[in-house]
Amino acid sequence: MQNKKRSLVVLSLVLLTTLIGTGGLILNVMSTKSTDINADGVVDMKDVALAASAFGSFSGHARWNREADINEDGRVSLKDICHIILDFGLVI
Ligand SMILES: [Ca+2]
Ligand SMILES: [Ca+2]
Repeated sequence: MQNKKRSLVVLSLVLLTTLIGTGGLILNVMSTKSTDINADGVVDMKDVALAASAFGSFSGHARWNREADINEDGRVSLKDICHIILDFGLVI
């Protein structure tokens, strides 16, 4: 239940920043890492959910998911989720 709440909060923040146009501004470093976290060939809500469940984690943390660290800065943050949102719907 707590993960569901966290996912909703993170998703709301991402949608808000994307809608007001700041999503691109906080992505000061472009990433070449795939935003298709679960490697199923499409960037969708499953990938957002995976990143949301790892949100705030870092290497060694219980919820750490290295694949969700899109910008490879050692943390899963809003920047990583914004990368996924910007690629949302992309078929890889
Ligand atoms: Ca995917
Ligand atoms: Ca990161």
